[in-house]
Amino acid sequence: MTDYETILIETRGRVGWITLNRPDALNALNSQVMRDVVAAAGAFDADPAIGAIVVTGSERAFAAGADIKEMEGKSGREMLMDDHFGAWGRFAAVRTPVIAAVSGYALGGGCELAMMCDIILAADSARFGQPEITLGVIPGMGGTQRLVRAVGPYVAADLVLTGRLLSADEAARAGLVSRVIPAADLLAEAEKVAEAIAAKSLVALFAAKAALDAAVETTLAEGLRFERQAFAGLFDTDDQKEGMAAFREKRPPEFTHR
Ligand code: CO8
Repeated sequence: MTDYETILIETRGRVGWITLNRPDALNALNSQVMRDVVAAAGAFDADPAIGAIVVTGSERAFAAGADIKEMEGKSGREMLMDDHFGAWGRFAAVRTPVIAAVSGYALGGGCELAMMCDIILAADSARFGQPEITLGVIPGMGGTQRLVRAVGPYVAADLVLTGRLLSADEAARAGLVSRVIPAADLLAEAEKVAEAIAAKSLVALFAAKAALDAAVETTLAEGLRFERQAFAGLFDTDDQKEGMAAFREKRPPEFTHR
């Protein structure tokens, strides 16, 4: 298995785990973290034995943002040429469902990384925010776009323009987080959710994720067309036959992910 410098990876059953591991910098996302996360997520995504991915950090921080010390001296031309944005786009394009299990700070790029995931589970200690404005910049890894789609334009503007942080409960009320969990139980709950997803048909999961993505990326008419095509396409899979036969025979399905 590949060694990574800034993350730990583990496979448990059909779930791939990526744990950000720069404790001295509160998991700040430097370019090595980006390369490691993109490579690890890509490897899990290419492996049909993996049906869900969990991305997590430490108790104190999911990630406190892009690495300010790495960025500070750069010019605008360097920021463009470094292709930070393109590489994170490859993480967002992973087909396998990804769960962010967030404890402590998810700020700036950390909040943006969580928003590239499909489901955000938060420990009650979690704090979310886009504080870039206090550094004289703005979110640069999708924050202004994904936050508006996640919580609506007014809550997004409150965060992006003031830099204030949301508690886990506020984030749940705003729709950013789907479940708030006592901090000590976060990873066990993330494992349960990931296992429940990974037990489903991987072909159906890919289709479901692509259709959910279409809902935020296209018009309603295009999204509905995409959904109808994807729904019909699944009737040519073994897993659809197995899932419906299992229902009729009152037994759990045994998906082969074909
Ligand atoms: N970058 C680099 N180092 C960091 C970062 C960061 N984002 N956050 C924390 N650290 C480091 C600190 O410098 C400190 O290191 P050292 O001990 O060597 O001084 C260590 O982590 C511990 O941090 P603190 O001592 O500050 O811990 P506190 O508990 O006092 O405070 C906070 C925790 C509130 C999270 C505080 O660290 C903080 O405000 N961090 C910065 C948060 C922030 O502004 N994030 C946004 C960054 S900008 C961004 O994400 C833009 C995204 C777009 C990028 C586009 C591609 C490049």
